[in-house]
Amino acid sequence: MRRCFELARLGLGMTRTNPIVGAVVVHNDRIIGEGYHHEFGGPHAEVNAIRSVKDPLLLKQSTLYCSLEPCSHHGKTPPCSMLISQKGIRRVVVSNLDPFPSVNGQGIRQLEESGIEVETGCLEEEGLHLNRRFFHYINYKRPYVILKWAQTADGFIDLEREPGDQEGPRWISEEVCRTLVHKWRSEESAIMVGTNTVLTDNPRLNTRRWTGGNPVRITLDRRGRLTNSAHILDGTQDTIVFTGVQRNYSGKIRTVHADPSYELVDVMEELYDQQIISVFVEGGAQMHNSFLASGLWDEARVFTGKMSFSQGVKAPEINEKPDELFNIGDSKLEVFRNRDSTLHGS
Ligand code: AOF
Ligand code: ZN
Repeated sequence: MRRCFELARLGLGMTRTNPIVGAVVVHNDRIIGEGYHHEFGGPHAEVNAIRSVKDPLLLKQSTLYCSLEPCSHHGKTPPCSMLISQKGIRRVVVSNLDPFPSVNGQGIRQLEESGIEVETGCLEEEGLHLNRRFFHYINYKRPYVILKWAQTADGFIDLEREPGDQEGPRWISEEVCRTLVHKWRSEESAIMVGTNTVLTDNPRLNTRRWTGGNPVRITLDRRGRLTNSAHILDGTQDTIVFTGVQRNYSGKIRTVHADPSYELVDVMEELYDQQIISVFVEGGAQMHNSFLASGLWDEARVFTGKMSFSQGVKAPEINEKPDELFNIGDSKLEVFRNRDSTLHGS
């Protein structure tokens, strides 16, 4: 099953809004086939794993391991449960059930009805964590939210700056962390920043330091302060602007009307409707603090660099112990999980 998880991870960022899934065919304790779900709309993991087996006759004496319950519905691809029984596989081991309404236990039922032995719940917690974005989106009807910021050793996120003054971000964490952040961007459906960050940093919010797709860019501009010089309004990348004023942008930009009473919970509802399964929030402090105060966050990744600012914009605070701690060069990376978040295992 751990191999299934490794394979599944190869699809991270490419399968949204689908889950990431890996599958392995085992014959006499040897892996004879493996596969994963590469991209949205493409063949499912089970199909790729079964196709990869050189001698299909062996399938009849093999066990199929799947990180997710095989599907039972005709979606963009035919049901995996049907393929598995047609190929004569006798035993299937699954980590998680699929909460997707058209599957939801029916995949297991169909396998059992065709006489296949099914075991579920194998490394269940790890599987839930692996697909935390998908499970969260389906079960709680809002995107999975990851906050990320970098702070100085003395707890500042930025210097005090005015919009337009020496435009561009102040780097606190080191080069390698920036590359890691681009990798993270490629793993999420969307990336979000507040208006202040657009005005002071003018970020591009793309994945130029990593391979993979660009997330949908999102900003919240309730008071209509953005100007067309912002990179995120260049129309080259899918972008959603929540705006309190009438705007007609060209290119790949959608606007959603958001007056000053519009809150994060409303943003989340809209993003759910727009099939955004996860959001990577890159600041600034005000936006992070709003997410923290509303409880609408699931994970926070916090870099602490070596430098000190002595004064500036205070970094947000999470008064918990981190769940994970890493050293990356001279920077420290702490990962916090929201204990009050609705998802078991997230
Ligand atoms: C599987 N194996 O590898 C994946 C599954 O539109 P479709 O046909 O691609 O179906 C999408 C749904 O199928 C998705 O929402 C989820 O419930 C399930 N994904 N199932 O058996 C896979 N990716
Ligand atoms: Zn399937």
